[in-house]
Amino acid sequence: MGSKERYHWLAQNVKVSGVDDMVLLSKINEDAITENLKKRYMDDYIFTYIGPVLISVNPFKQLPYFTDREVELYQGAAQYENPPHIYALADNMYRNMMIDNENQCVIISGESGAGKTVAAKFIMSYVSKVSGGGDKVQHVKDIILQSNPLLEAFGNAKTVRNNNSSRFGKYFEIQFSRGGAPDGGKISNFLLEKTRVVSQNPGERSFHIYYQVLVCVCVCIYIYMYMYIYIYIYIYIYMLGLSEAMSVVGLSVEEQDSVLQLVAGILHLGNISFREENNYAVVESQDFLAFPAFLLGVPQDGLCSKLTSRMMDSKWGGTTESIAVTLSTEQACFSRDALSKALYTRLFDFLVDVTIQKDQEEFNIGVLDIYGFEIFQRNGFEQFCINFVNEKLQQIFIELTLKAEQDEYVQEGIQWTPIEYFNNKVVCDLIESKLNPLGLMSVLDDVCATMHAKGEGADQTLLQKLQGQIGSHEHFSSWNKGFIIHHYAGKVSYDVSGFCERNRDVLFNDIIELMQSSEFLVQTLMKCTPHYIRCIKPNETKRPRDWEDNRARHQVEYLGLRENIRVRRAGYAYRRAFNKFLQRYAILTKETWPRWKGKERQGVLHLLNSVHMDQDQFQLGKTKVFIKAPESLFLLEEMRERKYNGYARVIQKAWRKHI
Ligand code: AD9
Ligand code: MG
Repeated sequence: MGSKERYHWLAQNVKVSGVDDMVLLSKINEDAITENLKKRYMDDYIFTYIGPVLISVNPFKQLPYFTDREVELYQGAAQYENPPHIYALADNMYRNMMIDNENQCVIISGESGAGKTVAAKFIMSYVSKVSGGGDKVQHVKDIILQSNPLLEAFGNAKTVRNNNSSRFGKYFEIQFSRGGAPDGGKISNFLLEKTRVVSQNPGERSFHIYYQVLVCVCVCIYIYMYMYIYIYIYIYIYMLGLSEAMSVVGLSVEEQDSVLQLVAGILHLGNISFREENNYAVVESQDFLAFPAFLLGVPQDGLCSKLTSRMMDSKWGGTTESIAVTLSTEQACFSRDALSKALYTRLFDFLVDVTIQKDQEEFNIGVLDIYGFEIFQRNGFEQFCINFVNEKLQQIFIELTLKAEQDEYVQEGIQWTPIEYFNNKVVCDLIESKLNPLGLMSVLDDVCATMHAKGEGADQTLLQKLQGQIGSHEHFSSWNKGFIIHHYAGKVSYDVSGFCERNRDVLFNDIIELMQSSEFLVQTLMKCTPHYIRCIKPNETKRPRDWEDNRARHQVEYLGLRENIRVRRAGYAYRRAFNKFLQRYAILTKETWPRWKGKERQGVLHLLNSVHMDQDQFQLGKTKVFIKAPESLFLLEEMRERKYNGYARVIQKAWRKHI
């Protein structure tokens, strides 16, 4: 689309609703920010900028501006040319990667149901549409896009806050060749909420795949009984989506059958119940054993003894013997559930592992989409883990934007008046500190390691220890059934019952994984140029055009949007290392084209003076140039484009003369 056509399109389609970039707000306070977002939301503009940060409000309805037309419109366009859009951010990432040869990543945050996963999918589909072609590339793109429905079927579930809630965190990397075509991909998943396999809160459901398999089974029985051919067609089409996704990611028909068989097996494991006989557990009805044993491919009696007994080493004289110890009904239920969870987790990991990772990668774009901050009526260990991960993400945002931005001014010797903001490091430390004072996780691990008691006893000890060791922390308080943490996003009251058991269950894998993954987060993300999408959930009804002022305002507050705008406004919208800046704008003066021969800093100064940029619009640091308003940069970009077009015309003319 040419620029004339583009402006025509904009004139017709864009009505002024609030401000596009909240850096331009006349008053900067939470009310003004919320009001601006509301105005735009009511006019169906869900995207708004704070400089390069994209704010996205969940519309809870399909909007018409995600078509190929918009893909074309945003492709290669500067941020200011079009209304704010997730495609602009995606395009910016892709171009940055190609121009600066740097890896890019996008961190998508917001509470449960705010639209993170939908945003992640838009990014992936945009990148896939604008990047190269060819059969091999198309195959990679298919895998990237089809992994979404597959992982959602196995890793998403209905919760009270979101009908399609992600119950695992994922970092998706699309790898590119030097030419910019996707030629590989990698998914890292963390902390699948595996307890959902065996228990759910009221009003919630297990993973989607369970119901897909169940519907399939029920309808097959129905078909068998009534031979309704149209139902058969329906179910066929229904399962076809999943089956196609599995085929695209490379699972053979046999593997697909095994996957579904395993899901059915886990489903049937849940039907096995126990009764007490002479103080020990026996399987209530052998009928319920046969089918899961068949589906899991294990002998029925083997499964039975695994569920009702445990092998223990026993020392007799100088020798060690393994003996089977029978379990109580409570222990048998525990081992049944542990088996279901372990099987499901392995299955999920197997599906995630189906990657197309290259041995050597040139560049990549990473998308981080995790489960959002959760506050339920009863919050258990899972919510505690999920909220902790969100707390860490907020910390990364603070580290990389508010703090890093201000630190950089100091480092570069730029004159700057510091801006106050709430640093949630204090809450992260409260949870994860391994030194004095010990954090909550360490106290929990201590209790689990030293106490063999299960259930209430251990949980109560934990609570007492927490009160004793961190009771005076300003972000911690306790109540009769547990404790309250004052997270960056609000106070959450956790019920401590089940903490020790769940922590023990996951201690050696998930928590370590989680800890490593939070390191991995930080490290992987620090290595690439980060972009941010801050998602906002406008209501709890999940209905379009419904705006709950208090809820939205609360999110504006805890996401730190006010501080974000203030830092952005007082600071410099653009910064670039001298050499990169010179490279990009060299064409603007004859002294810098094709190369500046003197010191880089002098070259940048010469360039900026030659284009008559106001002195108060920029500062030169030790290694970088800082430019205040985006408009000054846009001006530079326009001049650069004009120069290039001018040269192109001269070359064309000369060429025509020549032929
Ligand atoms: V959770 O932390 O995984 O529980 P998310 O990922 O933040 O949560 P999700 O992206 O799943 O939320 O969005 C929730 C629902 O809101 C979706 O299923 C859509 O029905 C709806 N939604 C979100 N964003 C959009 C959008 N841009 N356009 C239309 C949307 N609907
Ligand atoms: Mg999600």
